Amino acid sequence: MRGTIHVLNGPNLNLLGEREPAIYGHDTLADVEAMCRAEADAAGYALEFRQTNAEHEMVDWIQAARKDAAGIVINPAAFSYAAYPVLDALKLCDCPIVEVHISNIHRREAEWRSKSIMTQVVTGIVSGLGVHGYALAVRHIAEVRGRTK
Ligand code: CA2
Repeated sequence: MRGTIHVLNGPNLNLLGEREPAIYGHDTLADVEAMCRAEADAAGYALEFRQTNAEHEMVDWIQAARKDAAGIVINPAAFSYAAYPVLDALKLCDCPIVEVHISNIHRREAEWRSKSIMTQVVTGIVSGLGVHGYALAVRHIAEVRGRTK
């Protein structure tokens, strides 16, 4: 194994697949984890996949990931808009960070959804490609860090 890719999910994403399928699709978070794991396995990386509704827990996970992460994929969900402790924790990481949103946050009915404060500290963003965006983000990290398989 070349290292660990951490996939971190923010509030309410535990309900993925249960509500608003026109926006977020029918896949559950377990399906997303399986997709990410397949990408990580194929490239020779371990995967940590987590979801929390608690901001402090997200901060703790980012701080822990900082020590060994090959990269971080994060869907901050509604933490995107006001969670400065999460932003500060991400700023302390040296590894590549990809921010993922399932929906296109720039195309949503509510303008506030387009104003992610995380954007200023992440390496790049994938938004609007559905849950496939997670797999692309994991693959990107494997590509930039080097593949074993
Ligand atoms: O598009 C995304 O991935 C979002 O990060 C999802 C967040 C939302 O606050 C962002 O604006 C965009 C969370 C959406 C609410 O949670 C749901 C979970 C499952 C199904 C429907 C909504």
